[in-house]
Amino acid sequence: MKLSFRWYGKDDKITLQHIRQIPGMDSIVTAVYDVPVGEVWSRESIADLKKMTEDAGLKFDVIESVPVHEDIKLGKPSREKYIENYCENIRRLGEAGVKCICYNFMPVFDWTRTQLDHVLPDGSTSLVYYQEQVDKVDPLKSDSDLTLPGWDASYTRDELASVVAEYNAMTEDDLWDNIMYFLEKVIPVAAECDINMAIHEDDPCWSIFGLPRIITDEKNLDRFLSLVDDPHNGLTFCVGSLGCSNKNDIVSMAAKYAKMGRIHFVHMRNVAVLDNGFEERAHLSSCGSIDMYAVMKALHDNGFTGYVRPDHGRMIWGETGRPGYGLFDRALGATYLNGLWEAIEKGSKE
Ligand code: DNO
Repeated sequence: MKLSFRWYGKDDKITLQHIRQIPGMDSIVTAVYDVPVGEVWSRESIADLKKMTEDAGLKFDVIESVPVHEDIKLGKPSREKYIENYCENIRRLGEAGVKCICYNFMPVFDWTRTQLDHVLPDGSTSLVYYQEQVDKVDPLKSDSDLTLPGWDASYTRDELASVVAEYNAMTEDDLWDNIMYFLEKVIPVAAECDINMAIHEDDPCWSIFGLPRIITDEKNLDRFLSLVDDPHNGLTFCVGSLGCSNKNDIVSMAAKYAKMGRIHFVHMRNVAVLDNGFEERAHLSSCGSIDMYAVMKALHDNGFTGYVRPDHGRMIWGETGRPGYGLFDRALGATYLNGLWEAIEKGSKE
């Protein structure tokens, strides 16, 4: 595995120098953030990120994310322009040496949580999702008094209501058609640039607010991979997103998709699955519902050689900052993943 760490660019209060001090750290996972979704990233911005990363002794290999414009997901005529822009971004990132692009195909809402600072028994805070709180929110009512963290702040309440209404008129099959259309145009470009496209699963992996969500389980991942059967059409295997549903056997899924050579990037995170949702927990297996060792072993034993990053961390030791993306707990996560990998690797040679 190649160990990586997400960094939000110059505005991130976590510095590349600090990230570099995490043992075994190899690559930075980042993106150009100063461009609206759907537009072409400037070569200068890409070159700046690359230079900063490499000056800090780290590799510039993984982008998370090149976001997909809603018009592509909705299948509107304007998707042509946005898909062309997307392809141009792939080409420019390829020129800069990027090897893997993470993206998602979730309608409107990327990851969704109901609280970002839930206090755990040890005094740390983490992100949680309780279904009854989500059920209280109606994004179609612009006066709904609860907004959920993670919502795209570039939408006004009314715009949000109108884009949600457009999706409400769509079926899952429509979304499948639109993703296929997108992949058929984008994957050949990625193949030409030798960039692995790695879709992130829907988080959580079920429909919210009645919107279609399709990147959710094994059956749908099989369908997704077969839409364009090319190794460049692969996965960001997000253990926390898939693992928040007990229906997903993530260990066997990790083994299967690693064996197929279709996992290019892994997000490792532990969650405690509850009857009414889930809580994010420390990476250690015993802190949550996921057998992190078994996932890492499944990857290892099936020839996985891609990128892994510790995913969301709790806030610990008084750290404040971007929820899920502090330094301390993610660094502990990275160290834990290193330990697991070393033990698995050495154990396999005994
Ligand atoms: C949340 C992240 C997601 C992810 C996107 C990929 O913390 O895992 O926002 O970056 O879904 O496109």
